[in-house]
Amino acid sequence: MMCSLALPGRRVPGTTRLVRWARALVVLIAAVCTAQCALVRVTPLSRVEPNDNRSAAGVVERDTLHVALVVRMAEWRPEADSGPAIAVAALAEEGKAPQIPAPLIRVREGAAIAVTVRNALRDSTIRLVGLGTRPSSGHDTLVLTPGESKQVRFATGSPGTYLYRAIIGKHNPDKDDEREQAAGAFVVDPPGGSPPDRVFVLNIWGETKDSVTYRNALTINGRSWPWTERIAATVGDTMRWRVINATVRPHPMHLHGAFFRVEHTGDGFADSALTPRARRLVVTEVMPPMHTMAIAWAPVREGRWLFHCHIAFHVIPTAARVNPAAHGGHDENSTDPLEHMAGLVLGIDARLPPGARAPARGAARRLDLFVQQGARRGRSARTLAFVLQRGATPPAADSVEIPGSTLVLTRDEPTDVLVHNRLREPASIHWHGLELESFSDGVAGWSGSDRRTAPFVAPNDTFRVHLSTPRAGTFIYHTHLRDEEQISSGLYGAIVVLEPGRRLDPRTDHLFVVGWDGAGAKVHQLVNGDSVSSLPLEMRAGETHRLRFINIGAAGRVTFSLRRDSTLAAWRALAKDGADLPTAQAIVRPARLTIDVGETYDFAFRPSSAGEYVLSAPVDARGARWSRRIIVR
Ligand SMILES: [Cu+2]
Repeated sequence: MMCSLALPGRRVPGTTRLVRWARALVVLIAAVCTAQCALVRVTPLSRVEPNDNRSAAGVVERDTLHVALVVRMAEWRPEADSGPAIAVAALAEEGKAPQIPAPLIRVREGAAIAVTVRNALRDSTIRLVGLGTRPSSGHDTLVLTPGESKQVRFATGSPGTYLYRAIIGKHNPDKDDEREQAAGAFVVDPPGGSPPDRVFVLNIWGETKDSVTYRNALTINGRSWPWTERIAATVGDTMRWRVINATVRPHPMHLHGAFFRVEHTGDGFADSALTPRARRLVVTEVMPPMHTMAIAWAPVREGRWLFHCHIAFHVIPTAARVNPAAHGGHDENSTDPLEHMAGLVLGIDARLPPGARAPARGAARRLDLFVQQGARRGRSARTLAFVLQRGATPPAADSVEIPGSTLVLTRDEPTDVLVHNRLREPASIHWHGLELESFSDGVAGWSGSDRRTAPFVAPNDTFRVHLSTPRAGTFIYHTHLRDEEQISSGLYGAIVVLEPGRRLDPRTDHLFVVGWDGAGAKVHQLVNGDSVSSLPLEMRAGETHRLRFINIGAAGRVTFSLRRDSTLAAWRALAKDGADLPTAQAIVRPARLTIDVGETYDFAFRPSSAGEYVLSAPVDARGARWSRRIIVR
């Protein structure tokens, strides 16, 4: 619609007051009209509201939840309110702001749900998936052409954590850019209600900007770090979280400073409660695409902690920002946690309950660990390493070990690590899986508390880390700064915590540590620093060996298998992430392991007779295999 206004065509000399008034009126009308024209020509999109999933959508009348939804274009700012905006199709309740994640549908078992959905998009048909009774076959798709409205009515079905989503147009997630912002939580509570919980939904929007840059919004409840919510927690108080991966990518979700118990898992359509015997205690749980989990955990110690995806590209500013170029090169080198991390990261601030005090720490054993650079090897642009001082003299300044020196500790023996940074850049080390004090946790600028925040370790400086080791098991230490580049250059190693009185016997105790050899397009995984194979292991028939596996690459799972001829051998599962498995799970099973980044697994292997075995794993996309022969006599 065009605006037209008859303006005076000629100037009348000797203007009277009346004429001046008339002119002023015309100017005012013109201004108002111009503004209205602009409004009509470019209707501003409604702003997406980040959805913290604390309040449910709709209204309950008698036994029915009524929800009216609309899918429309909206402006989303996944970072700061003044940050970059993207135009996305999003779900809203009719008459309310669009939300990412989509409005929470939450109701008690036994209710009916009546949902009206309207497709307000001008040019795209949408498919709504997940609005149906649970468990569901997944065939409850609702198709809406532009402008169309439909209503569905269904019973809740079984209690659990589910998801629903709108697929926009002919979008093919395998080929196209990522469009997983129109998805949200669907929770069915038992008739008596659920204990207090929080719901966290992971959404991703991604777009190819040019041949080298991908723009990304990776969000938890609609926000990317550091704009994600800060969770207030109390040491010892159990928190229950429902986590929903509404994206087409897997995410190994990792918790700092405490273990969490996985109580339910689901695929969005069905939810399985794990029996107490089947539950596992982990610090990293891989969430497959479009899957859910319900977890319970309590902070062990006060201070600031993180819950984040362990895939480097989902948490670094150069890959996990809407405008990575605006941040690249700056944030990457920053030691400010608000800048050196991005994307799928949630911050937790745990306080001691009133009157409680942090546990006292006894006299500590001391280790000296050097962070240093050596001669370039492999495909990395440079080679960095953690090297432990053995004996009275520090290691040569250019010596490297890939993986870093294994730290062998004893359960409940306080150990201090004096970190010496010999690099020309800041260092910060995370002690992955240890229930230690926050100040020593290794997230520069974040770990610690309001009273005392951990710094990075400056070049030529040292930092004393207080380790705590309440469990015997297999853990990891690795850089938590410039993750992609530093970790791919070698800044990772294993921690083995033994029961008091035990010694690590390298003849029967074996570590297999997966890392990356260089970042970028030519990704290649290493096992124990080797890309192809290493010297055979020797074992005796009837003897029990412990095999400890760690994956601490920048991204990507690895599948190990142990075979005799072409037949899979068997091993007994012992532990995951350093926590012993419950007896019911510590069973003999086929010797095949898929391990994702940030995970550790322990197995016992007892070859019964003489012969030759091969432990192997594919280590690149072109089919190269790492392998190690095991000769049993
Ligand atoms: Cu991830």
